[in-house]
Amino acid sequence: MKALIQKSPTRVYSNEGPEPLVVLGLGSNLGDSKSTIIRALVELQIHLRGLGSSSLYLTQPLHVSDQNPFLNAAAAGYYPGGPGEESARELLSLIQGIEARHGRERTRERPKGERTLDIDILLFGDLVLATADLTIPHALLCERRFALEPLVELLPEAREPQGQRTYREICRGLPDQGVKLMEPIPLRINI
Ligand code: A4P
Ligand code: MG
Repeated sequence: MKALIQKSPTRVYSNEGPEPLVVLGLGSNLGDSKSTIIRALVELQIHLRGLGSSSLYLTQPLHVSDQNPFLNAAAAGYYPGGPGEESARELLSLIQGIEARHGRERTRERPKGERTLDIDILLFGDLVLATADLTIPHALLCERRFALEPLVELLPEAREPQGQRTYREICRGLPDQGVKLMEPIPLRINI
């Protein structure tokens, strides 16, 4: 399957090896959001091989509008756990651990409201899954410029696992949602 391939001067991502190419969406609008996202990415480097990150984006809140703007970014890397559902669940639990270490307290939050750190699995290789606690690709990905714009920056040719469209095309069809490119993330990547 050739769904996710990016050629860049520094890196080529491909979805054809035994390790799924995972794309995560990161968001924060509480506390020092920039620092939180960078520290989360550093932690994610331990779990995802060849981790790369998009720029940071300043985005107007979607779904619940009476909250501060968010910082959003996307990250991609290979997950050594393998391509199946069990492996995706293992990654979900890893990212929930990272969220918790950065002050995420689900019990005190309102749904889709402010949070120190949200990490969503946007794509997990070719996996398509719809269960009560895990949906992949992320259920709202195709409605959200704050997720799609960073993803498309990182993987301009990425396609839906079971669809004809590229995420770039999907993003282009959405209305303006107040997503502004802010700055590159100064992350040293070791692969
Ligand atoms: N879950 C299911 N599928 C996934 C997946 N693919 N990745 C489940 C991660 N988690 C997944 O998530 C609730 C449950 O979703 C998890 O326990 C997991 O089992 P949550 O983050 O605890 O809860 P939530 O905040 O109620 O829902 P959600 O849907 O994750 O929040 P969102 O959708 O991330 O919304 N506006 C801008 N501009 N930028 C943002 O980043 N974020 C939100 C939060 C709202 N508006 C925003 C932004
Ligand atoms: Mg979430």
